[in-house]
Amino acid sequence: MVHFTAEEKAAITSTWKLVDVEDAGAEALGRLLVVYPWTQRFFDSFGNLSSSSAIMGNPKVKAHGKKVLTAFGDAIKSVDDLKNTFAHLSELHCDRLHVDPENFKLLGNVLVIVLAKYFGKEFTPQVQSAWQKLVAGVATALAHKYH
Ligand code: HEG
Repeated sequence: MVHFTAEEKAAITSTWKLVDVEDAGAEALGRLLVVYPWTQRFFDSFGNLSSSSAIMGNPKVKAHGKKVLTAFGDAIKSVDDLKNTFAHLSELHCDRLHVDPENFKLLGNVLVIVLAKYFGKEFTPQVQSAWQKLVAGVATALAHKYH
């Protein structure tokens, strides 16, 4: 299990305040769908995903990105218990949505890139390292119920 030091927790909570969850969630999910186009197969009900501008402007992508990043925000409140926090979502993504857990890692890495923009000068190597650890921890927690 991942362990977070007090410094890492502080780095995460202080920078999370700089994030606009709606915009950052939309951008992270949009970029995932653009950069790793095979992830589009899970969203065939979302309408036009035919180009990067269609994806980035798609209202369903935006709404879902916000939903995902809002749920991700729970990780910040419960970094010491990611497994239980994401147990239900892990079951959902495995049993009902059939999302390959490799995609959780891809989204986490895209998210760190997007966050860098919001953090600006606060995006120090220490902050980046704490966030990399968090997105990896969330990806592991979301994969936990897979069988
Ligand atoms: Mg998932 C639904 C969270 C990665 C594909 N995702 C959801 C929902 C949440 C969520 C909260 C709504 C659950 C509900 O309706 O009860 N997702 C979530 C997190 C992360 C993640 C926190 C990773 C950080 N999801 C993810 C990835 C994919 C994916 C990488 C696919 C590439 N999620 C997915 C799909 C749905 C959800 C297809 C159902 C969307 C819909 O039809 O509304």
